[in-house]
Amino acid sequence: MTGTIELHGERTGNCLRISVALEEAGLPYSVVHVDLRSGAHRRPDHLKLNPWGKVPSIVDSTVAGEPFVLSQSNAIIFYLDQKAPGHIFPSDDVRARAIALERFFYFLTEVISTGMSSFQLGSGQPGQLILRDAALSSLIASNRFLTDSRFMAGDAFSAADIAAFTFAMAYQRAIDWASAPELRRWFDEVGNRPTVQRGLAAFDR
Ligand SMILES: N[C@@H](CCC(=O)N[C@@H](CS)C(=O)NCC(=O)O)C(=O)O
Repeated sequence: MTGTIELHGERTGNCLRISVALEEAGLPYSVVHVDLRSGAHRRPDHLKLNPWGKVPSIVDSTVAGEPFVLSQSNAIIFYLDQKAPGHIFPSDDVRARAIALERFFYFLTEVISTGMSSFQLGSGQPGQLILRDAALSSLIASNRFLTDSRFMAGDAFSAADIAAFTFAMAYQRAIDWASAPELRRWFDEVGNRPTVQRGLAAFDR
């Protein structure tokens, strides 16, 4: 394979989901820092990659022809899954894949997007704490996915774990860990996973 996959982004939840997924998939990549504080994501060179003026985006030069540019973190997750099947979602068992998708979308829609809405409202705004509590209680409710399983969708690590972990990491001081012992056990195991550690550090270098 010639060329590389560039990941354009910064150390945010949406970007960390991609760096961890790239590590899990075993796909070589390099990071291009987009300094959100200085507004680099709204400059013309970045808008050519990401018309929404957000991060992450990838530029895949490992493909034939022109480099392939893709934005929207969840579209990127599915693209990486197709490039390296079986690491991000199960590939050979229809039911296992469906369950991993079920859990992945649970974390995206009930936890991450609710938490993001709370964050965007800003502290002290009406509804902000209600949304934050809803996101946290949905995360706590995922304890039940873990009572008979090592990971969020069974015994294989998947994108559901990546989505849950990046959120749990950001909110770890607000989580009532005593009420979710399996979640605590899972959080420690995922946090110690070498691919996750490398993915989390991707924007620090
Ligand atoms: N739906 C987009 C959301 C991307 C997004 O909101 N990115 C944030 C960082 S996590 C961002 O670029 N924020 C900068 C801004 O909105 O000005 C995705 O999943 O990629």
